[in-house]
Amino acid sequence: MNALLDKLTLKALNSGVCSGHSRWVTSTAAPISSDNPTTGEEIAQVIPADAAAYDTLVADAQAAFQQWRSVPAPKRGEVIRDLGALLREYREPLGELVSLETGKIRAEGVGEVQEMIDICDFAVGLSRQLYGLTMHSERPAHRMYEQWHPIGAIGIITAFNFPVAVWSWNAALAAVCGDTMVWKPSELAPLCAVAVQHLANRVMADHGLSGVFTLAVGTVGQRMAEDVRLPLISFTGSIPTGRRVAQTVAGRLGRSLLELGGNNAILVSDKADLDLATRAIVFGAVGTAGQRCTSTRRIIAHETIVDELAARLVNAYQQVRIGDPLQPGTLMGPLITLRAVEAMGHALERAVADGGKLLTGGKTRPDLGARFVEPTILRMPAQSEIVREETFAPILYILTYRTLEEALELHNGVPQGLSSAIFTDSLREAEQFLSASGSDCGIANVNLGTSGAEIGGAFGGEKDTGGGRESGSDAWKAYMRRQTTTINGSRDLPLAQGITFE
Ligand code: UN1
Repeated sequence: MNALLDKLTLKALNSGVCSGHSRWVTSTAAPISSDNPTTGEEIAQVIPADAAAYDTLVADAQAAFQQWRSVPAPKRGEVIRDLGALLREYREPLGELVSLETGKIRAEGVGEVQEMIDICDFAVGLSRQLYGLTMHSERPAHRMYEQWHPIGAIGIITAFNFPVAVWSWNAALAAVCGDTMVWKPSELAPLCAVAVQHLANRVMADHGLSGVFTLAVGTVGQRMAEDVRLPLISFTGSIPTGRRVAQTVAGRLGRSLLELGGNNAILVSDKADLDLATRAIVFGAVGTAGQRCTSTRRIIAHETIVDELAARLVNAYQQVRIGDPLQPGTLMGPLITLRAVEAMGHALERAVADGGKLLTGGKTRPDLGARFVEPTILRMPAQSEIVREETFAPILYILTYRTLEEALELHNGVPQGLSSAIFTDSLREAEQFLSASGSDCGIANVNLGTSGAEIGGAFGGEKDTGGGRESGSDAWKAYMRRQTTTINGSRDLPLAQGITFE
């Protein structure tokens, strides 16, 4: 473990407040301990920001913005290209640290770093494509167009489950857009953030920069939401916290970009390839121990194939190797905290009280460690309240349907709207699922699962998921301000709408 920490410039005690190479800010706050969820043992400690350190950091990010906003976007892209190159070099150790600190299996940890690399590549290309539209003016010899300008120093608040990738979706785009940023990572995964800050520092130093990428570990979320110096807060996390952040940011008329919880379902039709569906469901529901916002939580299966599908799933679940996430062959590691284990237990009690029939799992695995649980499947008679909630754990609820309309009603009958999928070989059913009266989610897939989205698409969802879009497509627009410009190239002053004012 020490060799890994050394490779990533981490020590037993680390500063968690930084705005650049040799700009680690001192703080009087008590260190927080980062635990390995597999063993419960401490990995290392991080000193979070106190109020003064936080203020220094925001001031640094604001000062950096004064210059950074005027650097040509393709030049800003070069910085992100170097960040991507460094991440390629550190893919394995950083992926391993993600696995160590969050308990996701090594392949998923490394995959997460790959996601960072991918978004860097995307952002480099984007740095030459921050396009605005041009419009034909109704006035002679006038020209209209819109341009996109950087918005300022922004806040990025990320969750434990994707401790580095979510930062990179925001950071790579924000940087090429000309913003500087303050990152508040989850207190459950501060070491990943410190390791990434070290890499960002190296890139900034190579380009003679500081304050573009800054880090503030600690309980600074509320302060950020209230801080008028941060015009945009990008928040990834739970629905209740996201609601509070959004309300606070709205109170000062700031902008928030929300990526909150999901309650993602897969519809499995009687015309589905059950082999494919089973594999996708197992990855979606068991992967990351059910702790992705895109995890598959509900199966809505046609009544004629539900028994067959359930049998296949139970069989697959019983072969899932649970254990040390860094061990080759392990498919599921621990949950992040003891509280998460308790929350899973409570959810299972409520589901059983609602008439849920336990098909497999349901127990904790103290023999493996205090935070280990079995992946669990319940067959539910109805979509009761607990099924409509997001429990961040590997629980899969199976519901049945007779008509596709009925299935869609169940599908959309939850407060969240992030990801969704249908398994069917019927084009007609797939099209119905993708139509305006189909899935109400931000992501809708056909014959693939709900999790594991590529970075090229816009990522996010509707309803309680918060409506934000991050990552690919035109998500970059959230990080910029739009300016509509009209230029008069004539010697007259015609007014719009044909108004005369003489
Ligand atoms: C999250 O859980 O917050 O689509 C993000 C996926 C990943 C991202 C998940 N690319 O599952």
